[in-house]
Amino acid sequence: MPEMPAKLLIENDGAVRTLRLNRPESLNALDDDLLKALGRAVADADKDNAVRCVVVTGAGRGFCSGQDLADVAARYKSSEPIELGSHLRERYNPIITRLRTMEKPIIASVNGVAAGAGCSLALACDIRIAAESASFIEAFVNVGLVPDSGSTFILPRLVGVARAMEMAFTGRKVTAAEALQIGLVNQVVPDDQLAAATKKLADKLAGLPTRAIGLAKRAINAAWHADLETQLDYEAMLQTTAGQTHDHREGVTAFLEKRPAQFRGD
Ligand code: LHQ
Repeated sequence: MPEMPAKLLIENDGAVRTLRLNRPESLNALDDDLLKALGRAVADADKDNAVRCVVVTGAGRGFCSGQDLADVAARYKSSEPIELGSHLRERYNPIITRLRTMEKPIIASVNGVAAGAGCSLALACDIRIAAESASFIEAFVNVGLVPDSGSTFILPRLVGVARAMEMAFTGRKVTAAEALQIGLVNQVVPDDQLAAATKKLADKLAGLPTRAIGLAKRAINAAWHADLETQLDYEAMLQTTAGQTHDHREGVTAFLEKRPAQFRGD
């Protein structure tokens, strides 16, 4: 029997780790194997200090089409039907939480359609670069479901409540151009330049002070539910930590010596 290709490809390039969803025949629908592999890979990338930037992308013409619906249909017919809330708590929520709290930069390199939980996956990353042919669909309503995997939390914060409601209610396709216009993505590039543009940004981020970036991510996340006074105090606390890093000292020294800084990530 020929060996089955891995459903998640894990690639290392210097300090950049790329997690490539690899079920192109279903536009990288998330079945249980892929979800388990993604959960493990995200946790590993978080724990590995040699990894200073993570890229999430898809193989083939899709980024991720969300939950594998064939898998759901099969499990509804089985003797132990799937219960969606438990499935989310067990498989999806730990991935989303880890992406949001991992103290290193995460780029979604959106190579094609991002639908349903696939859209949520892209939203959970810190920065989104999209190919011109990419699109975003809050597809949940099309199958009678509620946006999940963080979409109701992150989407309105990115694009505003009215646009988030409209996307969630209609399940319509938002093109890459519109996504850029409404602040859903950071950058749109021609399809054949996506890999190069992603590498350029990932390499840059991986060479920056990773601790400071991680703490900035923590601060921005905390600000989503804080008042100004609390946030000012939190910034001061995090700055105490950042002020004790090698990279802070190196940054100041390099500036005064008029040379490029050599950041180590600690
Ligand atoms: C797929 C899928 C797919 C299986 C394309 N599954 N095969 C739900 C439940 C539980 C807990 C967690 O949370 C969730 C959240 C969700 O994610 S619910 C939303 C699930 N996703 C969707 O509803 C999207 C379904 N897919 C589509 O609407 C279309 O495929 C899109 C708009 C993504 C792409 O359209 P096209 O470019 O026209 O491609 P296609 O429809 O022809 O798809 C290509 C193949 O991929 C096709 O297979 P085939 O054998 O006919 O070539 C599709 O059946 C398969 N595929 N999405 N989610």
